[in-house]
Amino acid sequence: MSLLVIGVPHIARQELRPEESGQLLCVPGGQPPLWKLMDSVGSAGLRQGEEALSYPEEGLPGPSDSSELVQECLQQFKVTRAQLQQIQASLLGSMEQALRGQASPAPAVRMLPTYVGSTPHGTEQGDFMVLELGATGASLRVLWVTLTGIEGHRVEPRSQEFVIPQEVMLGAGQQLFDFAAHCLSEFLDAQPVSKQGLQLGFSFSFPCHQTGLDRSTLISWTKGFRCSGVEGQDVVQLLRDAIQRHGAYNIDVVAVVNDTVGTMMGCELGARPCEVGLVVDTGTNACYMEEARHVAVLDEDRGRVCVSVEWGSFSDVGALGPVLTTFDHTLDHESLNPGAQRFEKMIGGLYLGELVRLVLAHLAQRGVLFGGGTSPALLSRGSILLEHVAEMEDPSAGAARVRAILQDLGLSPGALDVELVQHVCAAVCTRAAQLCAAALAAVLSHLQHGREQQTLQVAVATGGRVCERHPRFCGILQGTVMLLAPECDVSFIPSVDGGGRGVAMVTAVAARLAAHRRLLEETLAPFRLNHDQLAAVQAQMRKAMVKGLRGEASSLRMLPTFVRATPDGSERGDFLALDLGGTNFRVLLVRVTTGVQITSQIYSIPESVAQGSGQQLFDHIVDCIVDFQQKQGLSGQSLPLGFTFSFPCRQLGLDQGILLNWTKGFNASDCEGQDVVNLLREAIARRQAVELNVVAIVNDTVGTMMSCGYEDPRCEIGLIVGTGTNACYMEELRNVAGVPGDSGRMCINMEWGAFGDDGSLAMLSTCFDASVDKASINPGKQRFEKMISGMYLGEIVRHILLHLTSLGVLFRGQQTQRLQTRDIFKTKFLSEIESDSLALRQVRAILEDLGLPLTSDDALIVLEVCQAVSQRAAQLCGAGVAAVVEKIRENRGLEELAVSVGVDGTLYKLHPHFSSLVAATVRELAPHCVVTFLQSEDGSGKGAALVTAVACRLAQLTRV
Ligand code: 0WK
Ligand code: BGC
Ligand code: BGC
Repeated sequence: MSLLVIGVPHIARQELRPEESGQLLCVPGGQPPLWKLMDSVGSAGLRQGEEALSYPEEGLPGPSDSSELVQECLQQFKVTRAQLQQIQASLLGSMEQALRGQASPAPAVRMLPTYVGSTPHGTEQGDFMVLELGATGASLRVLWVTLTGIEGHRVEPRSQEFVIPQEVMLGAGQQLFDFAAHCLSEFLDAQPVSKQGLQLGFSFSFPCHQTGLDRSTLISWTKGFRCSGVEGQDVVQLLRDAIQRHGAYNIDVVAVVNDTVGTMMGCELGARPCEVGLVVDTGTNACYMEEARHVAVLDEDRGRVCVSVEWGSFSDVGALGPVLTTFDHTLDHESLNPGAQRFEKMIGGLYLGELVRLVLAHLAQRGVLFGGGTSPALLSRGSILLEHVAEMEDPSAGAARVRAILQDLGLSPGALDVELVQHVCAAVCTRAAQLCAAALAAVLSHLQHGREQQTLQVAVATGGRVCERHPRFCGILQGTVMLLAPECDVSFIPSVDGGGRGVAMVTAVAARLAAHRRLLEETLAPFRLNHDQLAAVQAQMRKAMVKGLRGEASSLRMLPTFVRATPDGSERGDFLALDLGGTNFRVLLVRVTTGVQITSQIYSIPESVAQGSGQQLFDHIVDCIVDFQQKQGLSGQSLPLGFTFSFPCRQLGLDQGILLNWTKGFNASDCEGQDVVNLLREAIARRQAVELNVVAIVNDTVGTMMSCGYEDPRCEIGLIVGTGTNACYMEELRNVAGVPGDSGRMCINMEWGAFGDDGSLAMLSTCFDASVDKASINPGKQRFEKMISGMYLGEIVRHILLHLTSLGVLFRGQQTQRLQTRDIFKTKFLSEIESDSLALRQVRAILEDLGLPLTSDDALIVLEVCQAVSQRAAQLCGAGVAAVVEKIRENRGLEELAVSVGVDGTLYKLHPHFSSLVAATVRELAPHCVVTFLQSEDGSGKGAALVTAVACRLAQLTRV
């Protein structure tokens, strides 16, 4: 039976849409008393088959002007199912837009990630303080929460509420936080609790950009707050500063959470944790556990993260426009933040009373209510509170309370007035509950779609005084959600203590993570070298260089290489070159004309050969040469050969090099102390029918310098950062003891890998370096190399990861067999893991391939460990280069030096940040030198061939 339509030409807010004309609903006459009806109908405001969502109009004035006026007023608060569905759909659209990080058009809701990545494990335990600010309007609450970590064993929190003076809520931010700090200490003064190691969780119920569990920047105030100097600030820091200023107690603020998160985390539902937190108190908002991969701002593809929807700011005109009433516009216009939080202002407890007041004042001023009488209280903003509305709607005491409350407002209500006032309250609150339901339904539909579930089973934790105290709010909310999200099986769990426990849970997790962070910082601190430490290394190296050049005891051998000049471009001919000592052994044919053509082949040196007998090693080398000659059709040709031999050799001439000691995993017997050119020649001799003319032996640093010097004559330094590390440079002959002559220059092979073998680097060496050195085949040797080069960085990282696992910081403290395995963590992993283009998920993939059971926090920690180790390596390398360029500058008495460095080595070339960190350190430590780093394209084999070419040219000259 469709009800009568009362002539409604002047219905204020909206033109009646065709489908609605004549369908406005009223409940047929002869029904039970008002509040009875309210419950059965109000709860969902709907009866089967009826479209408009409304509530009964019994007790409304008969068909007269006044009743039309009342109709018109209350009509405005009626929301149709279609309108709710449109709000649901529009909010859902805004949510997905914001999750995708789409900035324009600006999404109507913010969808703020909260750094809470899991619902409580229940294992959290300890005593925690909680400070709640903003959830309940003009009051803050301090709680002392004890988490037992035992399922179902609850200790009742102790709490105290403090009223915040209006001038504090609208004053300077510092005043507000000082007030909070004062309340904290007043609370603690009264509590018989130990005051040591106090850890606090800060429940801050305003929209914030969180950048960590304890870092959160206020976007904008809402509700009754508008303190200056806080928006855009980190509210945790403001609280810490205030606690410090107050100075009474040392309280560590370890986490900040939104009240919806506290509500969700605090709910206990046994088997299935709540995954949605809903708060309707002075304001309204919800949070839920979102799939991390759906949150664009987080480069995370696994696990879930709690997102605060901040639906209070939902303001899609298309969806909200039709349900906004003139009273809403008035309320917004007179609010502290006009135009903002429009959705919240239709639902939040701070506004419900005001909406009722505006309607009552409107009806009174039109003579429909209180006989047209008003009162100063009725006309003053904020005189009707949420509590009033909830009481006036209370089915049991409603009417009596209405009378009492209206009398307190200086009004004298008639019987009809009382009923009409209850109608107004019901209209306002029913709409609030329905709108809140539409928003919640949007969240639930999104969850259901996101989890591709036919039916979503989910528990929603509810909190806030509107939910707790309003007699019908939750009933209507639940009924409407069932209507709008029928495919969701929702259980509503009232929060037991307003989320205090939930905040303590998050605080417990944050405290654990903070403790882990401290342990991580302590572990990595020795790897974070400051300017003075690097300058000390530079100075140490400079001193060792001078001593080494003088032939005095020094960890730097400063070996003369008999290379006196870099190529001048007149070199010509075909040359064979060998390149031994790096990752690969290469045999090269180098044709030098106006340019250089290179044909090369990589051969492997099995560990058994590298650590076998010297004869076996050099026979293997000759086998490779013969194989190369055959393949290149060079068999039987005796081309001049340059031998890049990347190990410390004392050279007695260009073609004489006594191996001082093996490095980098080589350990062939009967070689140390031998002239390796001889060893090669003997191997050639052992191999019948092979003729090779070994002209020069060069270190890979020299080969690299020469190779780059061919393109850039200013290249007077060679640097290798690969399996091993080392450098050479052009030194003034006058400074080189043991080599006759004072004029001109000679290239010096520094063998800086051994720097610090005399203990001069002990102040920088860590226990992890000691473990790597101890496990190496040359303990005590090559200490500088073992802090820098590719053969060792992976092992340093592995030892640190083992240490952090033993502290419980990583992998939940579970040591894995794989991580105990030597060399399992390759140095190339550092380059991959630190690559900017690699998202955290790829970092996790690398580590999972290693069989490491990790969480996303673990992946972040491993990334930080890699960064610390590679950064130290690059800085130490930079300090070494700074020592060399400063030496050259002073050698030449120059104010400014411009010099180039030829560089090679897998670590330097492949690591995403190594080269730039080296360059930055050199700029910092050698500001008077302009240093250009040239990455060698053809390796040092070309350099060896050029050295050979120069030697042949010089030999030619002496022969003519
Ligand atoms: C390529 C050079 C070679 C040098 C190597 C060092 O041609 O002489 O030994 O770089 O880098 P690694 O291969 O050890 O990473
Ligand atoms: C705030 C939210 C908060 C909600 C409930 C809103 O005004 O923006 O952050 O969760 O009120 O307290
Ligand atoms: C060797 C050097 C070599 C460096 C780079 C070190 O282990 O001692 O001679 O230059 O590695 O390959």
